[in-house]
Amino acid sequence: MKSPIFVVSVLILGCLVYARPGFAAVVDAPLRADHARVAEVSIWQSNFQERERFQTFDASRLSGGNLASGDIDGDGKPEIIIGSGIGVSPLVRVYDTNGKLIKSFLAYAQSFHGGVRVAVADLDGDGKAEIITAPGPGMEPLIRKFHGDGTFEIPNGSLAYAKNFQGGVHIVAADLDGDGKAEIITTPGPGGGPHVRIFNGQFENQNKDFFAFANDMRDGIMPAVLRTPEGPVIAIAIESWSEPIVKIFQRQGNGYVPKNEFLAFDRNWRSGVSIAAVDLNADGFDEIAAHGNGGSTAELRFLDRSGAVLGKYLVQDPNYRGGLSVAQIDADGDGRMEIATVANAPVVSGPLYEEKSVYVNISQQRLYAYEHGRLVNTFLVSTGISKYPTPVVTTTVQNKTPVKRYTWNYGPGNPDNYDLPNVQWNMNIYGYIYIHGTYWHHNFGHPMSHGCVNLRTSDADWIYHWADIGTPVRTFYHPPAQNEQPEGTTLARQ
Ligand SMILES: [Ca+2]
Ligand SMILES: [Ca+2]
Ligand SMILES: [Ca+2]
Ligand SMILES: [Ca+2]
Repeated sequence: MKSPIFVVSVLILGCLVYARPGFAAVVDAPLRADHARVAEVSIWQSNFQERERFQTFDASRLSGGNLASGDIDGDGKPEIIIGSGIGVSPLVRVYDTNGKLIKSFLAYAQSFHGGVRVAVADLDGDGKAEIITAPGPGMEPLIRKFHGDGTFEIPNGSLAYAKNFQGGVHIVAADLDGDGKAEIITTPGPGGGPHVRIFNGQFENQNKDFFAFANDMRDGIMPAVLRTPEGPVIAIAIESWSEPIVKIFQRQGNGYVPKNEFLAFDRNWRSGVSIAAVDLNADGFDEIAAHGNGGSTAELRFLDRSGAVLGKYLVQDPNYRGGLSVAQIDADGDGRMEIATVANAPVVSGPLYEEKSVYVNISQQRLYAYEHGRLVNTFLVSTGISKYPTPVVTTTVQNKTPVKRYTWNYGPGNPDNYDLPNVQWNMNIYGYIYIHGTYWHHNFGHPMSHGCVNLRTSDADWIYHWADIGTPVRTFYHPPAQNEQPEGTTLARQ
């Protein structure tokens, strides 16, 4: 089903920032409407004057998706492979270039809603591409391999990084050594080190791993493999909250060494950068498609391998501030690459410029802690019962007290009176309202308090030592109650 030709104006647009969790399962996090779109795939001609579009996942969900392309059935025509975005079941779907669904299967347990990243390449040299999947944030870094019909090749998959790393994994596959069998390249999302790993099709590490940046960097990195006249090179971009550096690594001896690096966007850009290989001029070698990961307009920018800008295009509506997933595909068989794009929502975008901030979603009974808009921790809380509701406030941490006694006397014999000594990790946020540890109940996830935000003592310990006096705190209902709208924006539930 081809959709009508759509003409888009070519625009040059500006910047800003991004978000993705460092760890923790965050399937129910608040997602701003401007950071999310449906998983509609666009296939653009390389001049961006025409496109075809088709829907993939549930059109009622603003899940976005993750794209790759390859010939999974060996008929010489490429297919489009899309992994689901956040907030929905971890599906992989295979479409032909006209948007006809060929295959749909689950890559991970149905309950995992952190998104599925996909790579497609012929791992075993049989002429049919396999599909390799990696999870988004919220589960162990398990990569899996599927035939085009959705059957597992290695049933248990393999851990690309330490089992306890849950920041999500990025994945790409290409034949790095010219033996006709593709290798798998993985990189960690935020919270992981800049560790590029290289596996063969059997998930055996090839002893060619390298660190793309300083070992203590934790901003997440994203990979692409570019075909060049000197052979394939690995390009690495920083996923979030750092300068928009793209670094190119080439094979040397038995490993990889830096070849060159450049800024894909202005130096003050803090949206992070995703990259994909695109052969723009049909010479058989790849240029770089680059875009932000959330907080900026959907500018898709093309650069050559030295970083010179070749073109800039707006590929979503002007209000969109999420990420993109991009794949090249010769959809019409003329030997020139078309460019497939789909929205790729950041898992969460919180306040972008604040170094740290705390959201308490009263409706969800959940607290979210952000650094530069990137979720770093989240846990269940108990806010005030209906008789003593937690106020909706935009405030800051006023003061911190390690141990505190809470007492209140509503009148003689009043059953609501309380006297709770030795409460640990107390942060005053507003009036008599505190965020604090709780030892007298374990009913987190349900309102229990007289207005304070009750946390497990271990969670209170964490946030007490993480937050500073002056750290912004917002309490709100989601969806907003009556006329209350946090940050003046409409929140869209995932
Ligand atoms: Ca095919
Ligand atoms: Ca194969
Ligand atoms: Ca190979
Ligand atoms: Ca073409």
